[in-house]
Amino acid sequence: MKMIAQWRLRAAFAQRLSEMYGREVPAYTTLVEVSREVNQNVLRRAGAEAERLGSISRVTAERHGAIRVGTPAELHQVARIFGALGMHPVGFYDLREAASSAVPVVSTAFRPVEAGELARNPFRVFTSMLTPADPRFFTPDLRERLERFLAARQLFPPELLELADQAEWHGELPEAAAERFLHLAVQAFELSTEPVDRAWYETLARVSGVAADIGGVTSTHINHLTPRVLDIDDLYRRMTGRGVAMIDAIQGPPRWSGPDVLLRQTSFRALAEPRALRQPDGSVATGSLRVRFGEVEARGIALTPAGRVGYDTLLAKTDAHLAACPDADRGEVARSIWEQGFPATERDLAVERQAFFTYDPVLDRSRDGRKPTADLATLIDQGWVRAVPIVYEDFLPRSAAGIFQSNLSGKGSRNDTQAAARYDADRLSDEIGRPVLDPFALYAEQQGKSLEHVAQAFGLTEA
Ligand code: OOG
Ligand code: NI
Repeated sequence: MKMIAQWRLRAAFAQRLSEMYGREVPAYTTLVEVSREVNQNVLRRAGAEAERLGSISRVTAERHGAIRVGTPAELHQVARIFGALGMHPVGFYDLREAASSAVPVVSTAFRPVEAGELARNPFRVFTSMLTPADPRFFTPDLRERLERFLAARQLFPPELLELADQAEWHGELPEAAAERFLHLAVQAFELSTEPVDRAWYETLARVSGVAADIGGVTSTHINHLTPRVLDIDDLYRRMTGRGVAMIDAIQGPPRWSGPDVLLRQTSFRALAEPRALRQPDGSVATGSLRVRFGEVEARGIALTPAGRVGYDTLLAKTDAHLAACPDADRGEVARSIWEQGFPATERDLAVERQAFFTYDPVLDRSRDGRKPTADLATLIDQGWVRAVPIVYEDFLPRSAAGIFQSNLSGKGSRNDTQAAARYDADRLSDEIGRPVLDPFALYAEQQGKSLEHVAQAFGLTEA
C-alpha cells in the first residue's frame, strides 16, 4: 500500500487550497502571477543572492493562509486537522489591543517547526478565534446569542477529524485515505452557498466586520492565501499599475539599505462577492459581502528578543515623527530612522545578537597560524564560521491588525469602560489542548545547536 507522508499531505493541501481559492477569488490568481514575475526578475537580477533566505522552489510554492473560528472547541478541531499536516501552534497574537484597529479575536499560527520540514514545505495558517466573552465588544445579551449560535454549528465533519487523528498518529496515511482527507479538508474551507441571515450578520457587523464574518454564518472559509515575494515594493507598483487598489502602505520594516528582517506585508481591499442573504421576511436574495482579500509578503531574518525591542522602538519613533509631521511620507521617515538606528549589515546583526543565524564551521579555512577563539565576532571576522540567516517564519501583531482592516469598512466598536477578558498563550494552549510554542525559543534552539556544533568542530568550550 502506498503511504503519503505528512509533509506531502501538507504540500498537497496547500496546493489544492490554492487552486480552490483561485477559482473562488480570481484576483488571487493575478496576485500569484505577478508574484511569480517579481520573483523571476529578482532571480535574474541578483542570482544566488536571491536565494539567501530560501530556495526559489520553496519561495515559489510558499503560502500562508488565514482562517477564523468562533470557539475553543472549533480551534481544538482545527488543531487536529493541522496536526495531521505536521503544523503546530506557534505564537500568541492579541488583536483586541491594536489602538486604531481593534478586532475581537486572539490568534496563533499553525506551522511546521523543524528546519527540514520548513524546507520541504513551509505552509502556515494564521488562525484567529473570536472572543465573545470580552465585554468591551459584546454585551451580555449579544454574547449569549452568539455563543448559542456558535455551539449549534459544525464546521468539520467527524470523518475529516478521524482521518486527521489517524494521519497525526501514524505520521502518514494510505493513498486512498489521504485522498479522502484532502478532499474533506479543502471542502471545509470553501465558501458556503448556505444563505446568510442578514439581520444577524448586520447585528454582529456593528461590533466588527470580523465578528460578522466568523459568527454570522454557519460555516468557515479561507479568508486569504498569501504568496511570498522577493521584492514587495516592485509587487506593490505592479499591482497598482494593473489598477488594483492596494492598502496605503506596506506593513512592517521600511525598504532601506540594510538587511531584510522580519516580515513586510501588503494587501488589497476585500472584493465584493455574491452571497445568498436571507431577508427578515424569510425570502432569500442575492446580495454581496466584502470579506476576502489578497495579501502578499516578503520575509526577512528572524530577530532575537533584543532585536525585536529595537524594531518596536524604531516603529514607535516613526509613529511619533509622523504624529508631529502628518504630511511626511511614512516610508521615507521610517527609512531615515532605520538608517540611523538599526544594524546595517548581517554581520552586525549577528555580532550584536540582534538576529538569529545558523553558523557553519569553515573546516577548510586557510591555515595562517591563528587559532579560533570562542568569541563570535572573531569567528565571523576571521572566517572560521559562515553565518546563514534564519528566516522569520511568524507574524507581527501590528501588521496583522493592519491587514485585518483590509475588510473592515466600518470601524466597529470597542467599549473601553469595560475591562478586557484575559487571554494569553497559556489559556490558548489549554483551549487548543496543545502547547502554543514560543517562536523565539524555536529560533534560539536552532541557532544554539549550530553553535554547539561549531564549538565541537574547533574544540572550543563554547561559541
Ligand atoms: C488575519 C489577518 C492577519 C497576517 O498575515 O498578518 C494576517 C485575518 O484577516 O484573518 O493574515
Ligand atoms: Ni495574512
